[in-house]
Formats: sequence, C-alpha cells, structure tokens
Amino acid sequence: MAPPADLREWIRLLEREGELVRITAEVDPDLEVTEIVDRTVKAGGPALLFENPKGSRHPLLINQFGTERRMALGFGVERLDDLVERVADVLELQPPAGIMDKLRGLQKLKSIAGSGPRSVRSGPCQEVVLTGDDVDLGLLPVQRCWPGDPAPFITLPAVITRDPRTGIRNLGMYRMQVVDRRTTFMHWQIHKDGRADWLATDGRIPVAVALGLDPITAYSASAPLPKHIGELMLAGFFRGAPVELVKAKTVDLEVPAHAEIVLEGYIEKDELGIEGPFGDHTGFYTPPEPFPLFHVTAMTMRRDAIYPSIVVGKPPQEDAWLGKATERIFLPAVRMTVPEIVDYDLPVAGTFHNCVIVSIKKAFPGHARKVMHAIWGLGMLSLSKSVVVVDEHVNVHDYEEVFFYVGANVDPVRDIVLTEGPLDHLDHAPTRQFIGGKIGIDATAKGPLEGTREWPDEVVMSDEVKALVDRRWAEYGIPAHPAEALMQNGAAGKRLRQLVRR
Ligand SMILES: Cc1cc2nc3c(=O)[nH]c(=O)nc-3n(C[C@H](O)[C@H](O)[C@H](O)COP(=O)(O)O)c2cc1C
Ligand SMILES: [Mn+2]
Repeated sequence: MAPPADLREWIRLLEREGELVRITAEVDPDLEVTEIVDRTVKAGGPALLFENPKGSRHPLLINQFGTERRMALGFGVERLDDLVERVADVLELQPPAGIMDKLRGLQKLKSIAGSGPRSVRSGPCQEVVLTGDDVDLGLLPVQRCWPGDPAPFITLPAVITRDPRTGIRNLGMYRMQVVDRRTTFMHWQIHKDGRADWLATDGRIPVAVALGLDPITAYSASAPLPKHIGELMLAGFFRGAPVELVKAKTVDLEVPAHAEIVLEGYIEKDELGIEGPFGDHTGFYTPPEPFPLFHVTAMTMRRDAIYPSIVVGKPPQEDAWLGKATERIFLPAVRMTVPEIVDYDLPVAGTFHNCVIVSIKKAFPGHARKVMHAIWGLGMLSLSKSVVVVDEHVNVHDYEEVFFYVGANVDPVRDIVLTEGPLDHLDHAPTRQFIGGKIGIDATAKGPLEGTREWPDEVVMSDEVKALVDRRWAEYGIPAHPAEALMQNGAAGKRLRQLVRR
C-alpha cells in the first residue's frame, strides 16, 4: 500500500478507512476546536475535518495522526514497528553474499538514491498567489488553543530554511504565534536546526512555511535528524517517491509543490519580540520569552486550501503518535551507535524528554551506566531527564513490568546515577533554564563484580509443566482460558494482552 501523495489523497484514504468525520456545524477555532479535539483524541476517535470554522472559508483538518492505526496508515505500514525494519534494512546494509543478495542490495540502494526531493516547474500550492498588502493570515482558521494563549498559533507547519554557509535545507516544526495580518513569531528552540540557520546569517534569512502536506512529509518536519541530513530525504525514502518542489514566488527557496498553503517571507537576525505564553506539550504554559518575528511576503495556496492544525497540551494528545513514530524510526540509528540496546520506550506521559526506558544485553559490570551516558550523549535523546535501564528480557513498553524491576532490582544508594546536563528548552522544573539534574536508574540484575550478594533466580514455571498444562487444558473443564476472561477488564487485562501478544 503506497503512502498518500498529498493531503487530499490522505483525506480520501482516511475517509475510505472510516477514520475521518466531517463536521459541517460552525465551530470556533478560538478554544472550541481544542475542547472537541481533546475529547476525541482521548477517546481514540477519528480525524476531524471542520468544514465551517468560524471566520474562515478554509476547512480545518485536525487529529489526522491521533491513533497508532492512523499514524501507520499515513506511512503505508501495518504497525509502527514495521518502520524499524524499513530503516534497519538500509542502515545495516552488509556486503552481499550471493547474486540474489546483490540484487536485493541494489534495490535497497536505489530506495535511498531516489529519495532526494525533485524540482518541478509548477505546483498546485501556487494556484492562488497573494503578495504584499493582499497577504492576510486572518484568512486562515488558525486556532487559539488554550485559555491562557494570547493569540492564535499555527501549530503544524513545516518551516523551511537553508544553512547560509552550506546551503543545506532544513525542515522543522516550530509553532508560530500570529502577531498581525502579515507577521508571526517563530518559536525555534535553542537546540534546533532552523534556529542555527538563523543564527548563522548576518542579515535576514529567507523562510518558507508549508502547511497541509502528505502525512510522511509533515511528520518529517518533526524528525530529530542530525543537522546535515535533509528531512525531505527521509520523507522521500518512506514515501517511496521524491517530494516535489517548486520555486517560491518571493524568496530564494523551494517549497513542496503539493502543499495546501505556503507562507513565504524572512526573519531578521536581530528583530525579537516577546512570544507566548503558550499551552504547551509539557502540560504547562511556557512563559513568554524572546523569539524572532517572521514577516510574510507571500501567501500561496491551492484553491479551497485545507488548513492543518494540531493541539498540544497535557498528554496524551495527537502529537503522542508523531513522537512514537520517531521512537520507532530512530531505534536502528540508536542501535548503530549503542548496539547493546535491545529496545527503548519514551512514555507519552513523560512528554518524550522526561523519561527513557531502555533494555540492554548486559555484558559487563557497570554496563547500564555506560548506556545511560550514551543516551545523554545521543542527539535529542541527550535532553532526557531520566533514564531507566532494564535487562533484555524486560518489555520496555510494559510500564508495570518496568516498575516491577525498578522496585525489585534497585538499591537506591548503589544503582542511582545523578548527574547534570542540557535539558529541554521547555522544561520548567530545573532551577535554571536549559541545564539541570539528570537521574539514571539501573534496574538490571547485578552481579558480585558490582558489589552485590549472590543474585537470586526469578520465579518462573518450567517449560515442561507449561506444555503439559497446555496439552491438558480441555480436560480440566475450566470454561474459558483465564487469560481471555481477564483480558476483558482494565489494567490487568491490558497487561495480559501485552503478554499474550509477545
Ligand atoms: C506538534 C509539534 C510541535 C512542535 N513545536 C515546536 C516548537 O514550537 N519549537 C521547537 O523548537 N520545536 C517544536 N517541535 C519539535 C521539533 O519539530 C523537532 O525537534 C524537530 O526535530 C525540529 O527540526 P530540526 O531538528 O530540523 O530543528 C514540535 C514538534 C511537534 C510534533
Ligand atoms: Mn533538521
């Protein structure tokens, strides 16, 4: 199943799959949409297309990524776990052994070689072109998300810049507070590539913002790639087709030809204003802080352009699944540098930077500490505030199981690592912004070389007896398999479902 090529194909796919509801009632993008979406996301409900947002002619699409199924559907895969293999396949490419192996290898190389973006002469994103005084952000149904937000914020943009030194293109998802008809803020945080591009200019930097993309390209703007690796290449790889680009009308940049809406403009090196507060994905309002202003010189659109939006706030929200896609997609890259890592999980409730649970093939004393420090040195994972390390047999996605080992295997005096390092821009807990404490919890089984008494065996039934009971189950006359009965209810059921699936 090929992933959708643009937003309209994506909407048609969602509709065919029963994953989208059209809302014809007039709904206010000022707070009302948020409350509807919050309830829908938390109920695992469908994507919503508000066809009559108050004050705008443009429909508003939201909750397109709000479940694992939709996120997988957007990538054209069955489950997000399938993305791990897709990436591992090319990252771990080995010299081929036989002729068949060679052919498969060539196929894989082709899938990377053909993944860069392609320039085209024209695109639907420029069916309507507004420049100068005609530019009016007020035409769009931009949401004010939370009561404490001072203004509407564009929340699902792909912000395009080029590094002025190398020319390398960057896509980043940075929220944009609307200031007036032709101006917004640009909230690129301190660790982000778009900000680095801006800091490298000595005058003004051209910026383009694409809104309303196919799901993979939209996702790619949120992917934490190393600065020299283009997000559009990642998008092309997963799409199985290059992202097509057209020349922007008023700035020297190329923009996705099939976007619904494009904002073109520039940001001055030293023009800052006070952005925020904003009800953020941390579940708290981030306080006002200086950020640069984005001046819009052109607004180009498809006819009847659809405006995409997302609400962040107290988890779980729609962005949980963008984060989970990143967690899966980047696992092979994490394993390239730290091969003893079996799996990891960034709990949604930890808003991604607060906690990483990681399972390892432990091979030597102090190994868990080595892995903690590796994580604190790895890309955006370096911002993780806490790292929990468990042994390879522990299911990192099963938080009850992880809790069991944290409780059972940890001597707090011996197994806790306290250190300091960089923290997420939005973390309000540390005394100073950007830097503070970190905690590592070694919940692996310890050995005498780590200064412990003899470590006891875990309590498990023997395989023979399990097989025997499986064989004889019908004889016992117990109506249903107890696991199936329990699976009907609550937390215990959830845990059992996970155990049964494994
Ligand atoms: C819905 C959503 C909103 C985001 N908003 C911001 C933001 O306002 N500022 C920011 O710096 N990062 C934000 N991020 C995270 C960045 O998009 C992410 O770190 C990405 O890797 C940035 O691209 P870059 O690595 O090329 O800078 C957001 C992510 C998502 C999923
Ligand atoms: Mn980047």
